[in-house]
Amino acid sequence: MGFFDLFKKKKVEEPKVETAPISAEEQEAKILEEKREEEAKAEAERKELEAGLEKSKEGFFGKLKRAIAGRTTVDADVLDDLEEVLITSDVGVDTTVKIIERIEARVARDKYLNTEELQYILRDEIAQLMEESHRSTEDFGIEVKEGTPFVLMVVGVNGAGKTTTIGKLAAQLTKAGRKVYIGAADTFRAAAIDQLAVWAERAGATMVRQEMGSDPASVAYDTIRSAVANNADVVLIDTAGRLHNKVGLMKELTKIRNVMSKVIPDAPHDVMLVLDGSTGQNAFEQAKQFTEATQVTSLTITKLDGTAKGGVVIGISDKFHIPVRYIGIGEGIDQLKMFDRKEFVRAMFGDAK
Ligand SMILES: Nc1nc2c(ncn2[C@@H]2O[C@H](COP(=O)(O)OP(=O)(O)O)[C@@H](O)[C@H]2O)c(=O)[nH]1
Ligand SMILES: [Mg+2]
Repeated sequence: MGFFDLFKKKKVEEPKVETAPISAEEQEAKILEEKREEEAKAEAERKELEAGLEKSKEGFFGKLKRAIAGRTTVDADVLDDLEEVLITSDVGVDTTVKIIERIEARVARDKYLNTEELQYILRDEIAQLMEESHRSTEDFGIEVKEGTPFVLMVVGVNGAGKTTTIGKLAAQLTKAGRKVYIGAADTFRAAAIDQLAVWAERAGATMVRQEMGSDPASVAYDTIRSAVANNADVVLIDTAGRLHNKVGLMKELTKIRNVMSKVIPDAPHDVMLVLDGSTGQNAFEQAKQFTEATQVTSLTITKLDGTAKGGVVIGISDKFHIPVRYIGIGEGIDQLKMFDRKEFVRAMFGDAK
């Protein structure tokens, strides 16, 4: 069972009831109806994602429009301006350079590219780039053995959105029929533990806690022990972000990892770094620090709803080669979305021509 399978509703044995056979027309009408419902749901999801990314989209296209106003063909000047637009949209320098090089190659092939086409070209190249950056790490295939909980450890600086992300995730998982345990291993502040408790209760998950100031590794250990004893499906471990230096951070995270693997040898199955998307370039810096301090296996980028810096998602997934698993587009429980790069590019840059 892969990680994504966790979200699928558990199969419930349906009681066998003898029903009168339905006609072919009825069958067809039923299938059509189900298809319509599915499409409506997908459309609603798209709208929500678009709304969440609206500021980034407006910021980007506003700049792009101003940059190409009055120009007809994509020439060196237009490319210079485009470069600036991408950099100021928080895509990051390295990724911007890659995108510009790709467009340059296209311009070289097709000399008189229209500026009107620039949007589509850009969309294509970014979609392609994101595809490539994920290819090597596409396989989320963390095998969960039946009877062993999947352990997800969440790291990131203070205020990035770790606790909120855990709360949303717990709610979505319990809704899908999973038994969720949460470990309050951010023991620095009493308020942090209480905040997590509120989320756990709302989600219908079990939280394991100790008092403020206790050893985070010990909380993590207790959580895994109880989760195993109670046949939980998923364990989410919250951690503190307020560590002053990399050595301290590294020691702390290593200690938490080590105690967990005493109970489940291959735990944690995933170490997810949560980054606040609205911090733009700062999020790159945090990704760098954390990937140096511990092995990070997935990313969540939060607060994309309140910012025009959504470009960070493109740059970070290109630069760090770590898959973005979720994005946060609001404070509500349902506003944590599984990241779909195709839908993301579509929501940011519009449909393919
Ligand atoms: N608008 C918005 N706010 C968010 C999102 N994710 C988290 N937040 C807010 O960010 C603040 C810090 O989040 P918290 O989970 O406490 O961060 P932590 O210190 O990393 O645990 C809280 O006020 C959250 O409500 C998001 O996707 N969108
Ligand atoms: Mg927290």
